[in-house]
Amino acid sequence: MKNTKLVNPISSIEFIDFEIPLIHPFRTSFGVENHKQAIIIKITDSEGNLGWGETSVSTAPGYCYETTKTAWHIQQDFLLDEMTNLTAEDPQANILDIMDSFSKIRGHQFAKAGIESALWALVSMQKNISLGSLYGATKHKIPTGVSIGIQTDLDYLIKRIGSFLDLGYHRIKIKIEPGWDKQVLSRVRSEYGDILLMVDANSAYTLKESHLAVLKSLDRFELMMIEQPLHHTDMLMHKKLQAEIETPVCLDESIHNLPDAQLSLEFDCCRIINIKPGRVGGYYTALEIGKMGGPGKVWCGGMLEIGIGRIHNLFLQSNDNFTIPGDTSGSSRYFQQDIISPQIVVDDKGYVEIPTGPSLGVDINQNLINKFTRKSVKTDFKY
Ligand code: OSB
Ligand code: MG
Repeated sequence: MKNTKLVNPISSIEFIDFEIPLIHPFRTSFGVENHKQAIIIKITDSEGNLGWGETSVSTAPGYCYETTKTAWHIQQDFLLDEMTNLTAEDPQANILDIMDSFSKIRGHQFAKAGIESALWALVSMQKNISLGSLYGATKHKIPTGVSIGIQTDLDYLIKRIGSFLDLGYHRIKIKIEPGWDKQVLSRVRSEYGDILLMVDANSAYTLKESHLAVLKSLDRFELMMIEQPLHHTDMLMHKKLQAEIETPVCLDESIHNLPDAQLSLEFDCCRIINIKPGRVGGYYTALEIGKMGGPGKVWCGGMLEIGIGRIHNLFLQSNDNFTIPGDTSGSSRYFQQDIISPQIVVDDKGYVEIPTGPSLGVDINQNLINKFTRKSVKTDFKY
């Protein structure tokens, strides 16, 4: 990665606690989300350049231990000090050194990644280049997919899948849990034939006999992959499962960094990795995991991001190592109105265009941000 050093000193950083309603509640095996919370991070430099980032974690610790509140605490009480100390010494600090200074704080990958994303956006604005060129973009548009939550009614799920297929989406991911699996897939296959289809269990299964029998029976649906079937710490159990089924296992919740990714692929605990930049501590590591896995082994997941994180994720997928359609759906799948302009739109062939302008390449709708802001804190940097 080139262009990793700040050009002008940072003058301030603002953290915005943000909550916007979702059009549809999103239900997984671990809970329901009716709103999307995010911490928007806005960094300003001495020349007035802005860098926008997003910490995109869930409200409750069901997907991982981090929540919006823990991320706020870690950012305000620890990461901010690391940043101000380092930039006081070197106002043109290398962003990778700032990230290195964060490694004193264990875990809390989403909290770190949000700040990192704003720093990449800032440096690309300072250099007047697209974030894509920083992340090694080769593509101008990417094919995308959609992740559909657990529904109470199978007919409704079938209808929703149909409407996403009509919109051009390339790949359908459905959330499953015990009791909402085989019969659902059998119906989906009979309605829609050989569409690109996968499932995500968010750790809802174990290797007990009745669950293993179900997981084995899913092979006949020729899924692209089964995402995170077992508990997030059960690497060995995922390896045992992969040895028993044809369907590639994909890990999401279990992977927090490059060594986790290396271990899980090398020991065949999984064959594919869902990379969420937040979960692995940022875009630099996301790109490193992409390089290690290579095309066909990795793809970019999502956390129902608002426009800022969603655009960052698009740029990640403009890198050649990301070939499998991911979870970066159009803005209208989540929100009445996204906070960026133009909104992210999926064309009728299921592609999303990658912006070309400097930094994020889109405008940020500050009025809409203000409308959904719960609180914000701004810190000035002193030199
Ligand atoms: O497991 O991939 C997941 C959303 C929130 C938390 C966890 C997950 C998801 C998704 C949705 O599947 C992906 C998206 O549309 O952003
Ligand atoms: Mg998942």
